Amino acid sequence: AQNTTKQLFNETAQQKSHRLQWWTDARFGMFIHWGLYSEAARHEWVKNRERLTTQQYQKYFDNFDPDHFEPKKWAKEAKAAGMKYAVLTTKHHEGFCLFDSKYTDYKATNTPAHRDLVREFVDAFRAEGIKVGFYYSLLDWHYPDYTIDRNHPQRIDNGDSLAYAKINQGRDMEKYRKYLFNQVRELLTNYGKIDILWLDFSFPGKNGKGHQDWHSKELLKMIRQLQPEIIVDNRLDLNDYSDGYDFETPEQVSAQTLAKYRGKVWETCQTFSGSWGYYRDETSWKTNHQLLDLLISSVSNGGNLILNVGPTARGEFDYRAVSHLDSIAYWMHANNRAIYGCTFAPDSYQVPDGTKLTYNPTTKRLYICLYDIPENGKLKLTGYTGKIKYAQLLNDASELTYTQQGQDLILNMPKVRPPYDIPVVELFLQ
Ligand code: H79
Repeated sequence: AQNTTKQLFNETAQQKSHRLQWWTDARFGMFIHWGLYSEAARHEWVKNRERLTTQQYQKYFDNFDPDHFEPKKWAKEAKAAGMKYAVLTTKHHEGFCLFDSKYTDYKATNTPAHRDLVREFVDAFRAEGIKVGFYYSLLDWHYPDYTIDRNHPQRIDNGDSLAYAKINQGRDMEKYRKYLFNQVRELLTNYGKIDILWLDFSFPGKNGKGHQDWHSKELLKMIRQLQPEIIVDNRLDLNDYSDGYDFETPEQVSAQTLAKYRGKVWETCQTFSGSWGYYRDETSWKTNHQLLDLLISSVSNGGNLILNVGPTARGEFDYRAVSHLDSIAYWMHANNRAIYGCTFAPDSYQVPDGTKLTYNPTTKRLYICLYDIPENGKLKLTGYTGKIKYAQLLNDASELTYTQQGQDLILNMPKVRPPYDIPVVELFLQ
């Protein structure tokens, strides 16, 4: 047993990148935020934002009845969009469990849903060949022993520590920790192989909680013992990769800022409209172009994108989400070779104006994502002479002819614009 432990925690960099390879190749996943807040339909932090008491929140528990929940449909939509993994909120900050935990009554089986929704999610996504991940909130606004801080519904905004001491009298984080460990053990024991664990979040200091509160090292050790292959995010407040987490998690950052993560292992998590939970009246939806740009920008900087859907309380994807997923599916069908297995291009390839590059090191193909097609129909590739064997449009494998002009190659663009928001050129490198 000692040997196994040693092997698990002294993984070489090579062993680690091998363990992560399916995930770094996949590049694109689906996040699913679903819980009681889906009924409020005004942000998953509604209990905190509106300082709702557990009693005021109870109506969402009593009325949770997802009569249209058919995770097979979700899985098919994720698959069609080209997503290779999916991560579901088994418990968000509100503390409600979508799974049948034996450590709480605050769970889906005790609502009108009467089912273990996590089990059905796992089965349905596995059946579609999609890898399965669990989001689990470290915060818990329901568990009575979880101590209150500024991230809690009953927060005290001036940070008055005496007031916190008073409100936290009788609360015992040691008991919460037991609960946390027990539930993570349940999730990683009762549902077969789990590919990803997405723990959320630490905010060390007096306004929040960090590794001492979660006993992060011990927790991670248990996780790796239960699921040696699992891929774990970086939100346990541990120092760096040597502490054992697997990837960085830039949340809702802009496409332009992704360049600074080059060389790390990372996944940016993004929403369609700002909120993670279903938000009926939100109007700040991104465009298809913005979503595609987030995907391409992630890959062209060597990272993953996990795009979130917030299903309704009836258990369906919102019509706007479906429409966006359909558009992504249309693009991915024709262009996913520029995504899977790709990363940033070697520095020696100049980036033409109006384009972003991705590169597949295994097939040695370079992808030029055409945000703009030059008006004169000629794409100038500076310094590419002698570097390419063949060029084609990716969506239909139609040859793109080129001529040499000194050190430059001039690639002849199609006269009729391909029917994709961002068409892609595929270059076979020498
Ligand atoms: O699950 C989704 C979000 O609900 C959750 N992570 C994604 C995946 C999340 N939301 N916010 N955060 C994580 C970060 C929290 C930021 C904070 Fe604050 C800023 C905590 C303290 C300062 C704003 C002010 C929110 C609470 C107080």
